[in-house]
Amino acid sequence: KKYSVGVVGAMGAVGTEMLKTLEQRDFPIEKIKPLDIAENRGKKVTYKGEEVEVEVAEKGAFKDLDIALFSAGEGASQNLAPVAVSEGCIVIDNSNAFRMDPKVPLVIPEVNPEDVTWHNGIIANPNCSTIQMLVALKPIHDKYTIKRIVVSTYQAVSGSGLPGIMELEEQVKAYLEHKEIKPKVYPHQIAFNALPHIDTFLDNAYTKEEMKMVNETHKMFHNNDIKISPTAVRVPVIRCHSESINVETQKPIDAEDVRELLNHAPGVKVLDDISSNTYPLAAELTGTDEVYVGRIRKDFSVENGINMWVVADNLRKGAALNAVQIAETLIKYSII
Ligand code: 11C
Repeated sequence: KKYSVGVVGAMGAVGTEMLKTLEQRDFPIEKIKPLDIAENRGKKVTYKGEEVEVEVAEKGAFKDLDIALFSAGEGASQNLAPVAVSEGCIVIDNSNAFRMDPKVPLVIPEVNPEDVTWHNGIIANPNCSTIQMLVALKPIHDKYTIKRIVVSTYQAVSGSGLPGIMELEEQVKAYLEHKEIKPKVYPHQIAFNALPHIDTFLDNAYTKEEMKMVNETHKMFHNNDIKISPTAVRVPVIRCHSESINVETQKPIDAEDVRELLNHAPGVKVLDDISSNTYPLAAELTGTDEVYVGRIRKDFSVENGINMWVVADNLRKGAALNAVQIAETLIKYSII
């Protein structure tokens, strides 16, 4: 069977990657429909060597579609995802709009694929920093039972879409030309800097990005008891988020066992050989699909603990790829 698939936000950083991912994975496509804002009407995207015209994401645009992959921001999802569902389409939504809605499954195919079965039209794609953390932690949690996670992120500017990438490039150029830097996307200069501030601050003094990591983990692990202490930081990297993750477990845990466990875990690749300075690096992993883990070592400050360094391409596994894998899971479970 083949499917008609829409990509909402087709001209954006994630939308572009969604089209590329569908193509690379040879998703069974009957018809591909790139959708975007009115000012992009008629622009062209290329799918499998053919030019396809961008249409406007609006009421009526979803009637001929089986699935719509949304990545056009929270507002667009809030307005248009229910419209798409009412027009008979299953929505896989990459925004934050519905993730914590109890009627909406939040899914990482390596972690909780079975949750797709109770969807009501919308399935949410988690935040990029949560996805890579949980792909790496799921096998550890299953075997050793995680009690507490302390995570610090080093997040790429493409998490803010194309404007984030442009801001970094412009600032690096301005800096090298000794010109004035005027931040637009971020509250401070991002070039040659690190900003402990992603998304807006909440009443509890954490950022929304940090609390997404807490709430989404609880929802997908079906466990609200795991303690999570997050700090999210924006760094001048174009693509791939890196994370320093410390986990404390109930059962005794050993670095060599974790290395072995992760070596066989779905969606994970271990890059961990300090004798040759081998560990995952954002600049080298751009465009890859796996979640890469290195620097696996015992946390000697607690009885049962492990430290590690986790890197994944935020536009691929952190967004587009996970969304396409959710669509593949719908096929696997005979939902579409
Ligand atoms: C960032 N994690 O790196 C964000 C981007 O909730 O889907 C994705 C925001 C989200 O800025």
